[in-house]
Amino acid sequence: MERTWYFKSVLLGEGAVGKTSIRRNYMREGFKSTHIPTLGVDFSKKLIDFYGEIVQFIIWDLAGQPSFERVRKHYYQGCQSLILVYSVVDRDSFDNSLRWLTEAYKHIGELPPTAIVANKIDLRPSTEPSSVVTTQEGLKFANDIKEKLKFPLVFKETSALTGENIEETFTELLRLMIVRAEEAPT
Ligand code: G3D
Ligand code: MG
Repeated sequence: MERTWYFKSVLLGEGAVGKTSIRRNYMREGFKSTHIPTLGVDFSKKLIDFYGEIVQFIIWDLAGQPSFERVRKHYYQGCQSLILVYSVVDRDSFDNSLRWLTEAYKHIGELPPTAIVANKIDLRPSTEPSSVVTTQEGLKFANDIKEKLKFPLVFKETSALTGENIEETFTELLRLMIVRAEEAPT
């Protein structure tokens, strides 16, 4: 008997780092998008055949950057993973990353599988080197929190513009979610 996994993932991160672009790039054709004005949230839903596992995958995304305070409870509720995005050409977005995880931790408690996504790598070559967030910095950040909080985590550098590493990020995240779900008592 084939089973279906129902997975909800939430996008986190500062404005304009590429959250919506990543969601759209990954979902491509065949996804249904819904906007909930009262929550200021968009979500896309898609049925995915993941190496024979059927996944009903929903990605929640803050529409613009509304007053997060008001929606946070609903936003996090029942999610199986987090996608924390920063831009490698926006140092503030990197510096603020930990605040998003802290916020999530406050609401969820023990963190679910998480992807830390360093986006806009296509812009690195044309950006003043001193303001670029390097791979080493990203990796160190990811390794440090993984060490501290001991939760399943994947770090990827992506471009939502070229599509580089987008598919790989979600493949890894889906894998972590399935592993976690299979461990859970039924
Ligand atoms: P957000 O949802 O995090 O707020 P968006 O971010 O997905 O709306 O992206 C903000 C802007 O960055 C958009 O440009 C988008 O096209 C651009 N962007 C997103 N990801 C990438 C990327 O990987 N590379 C490059 N070069 N640009 C990216 P506009 O001009 O529409 O505001
Ligand atoms: Mg957006």
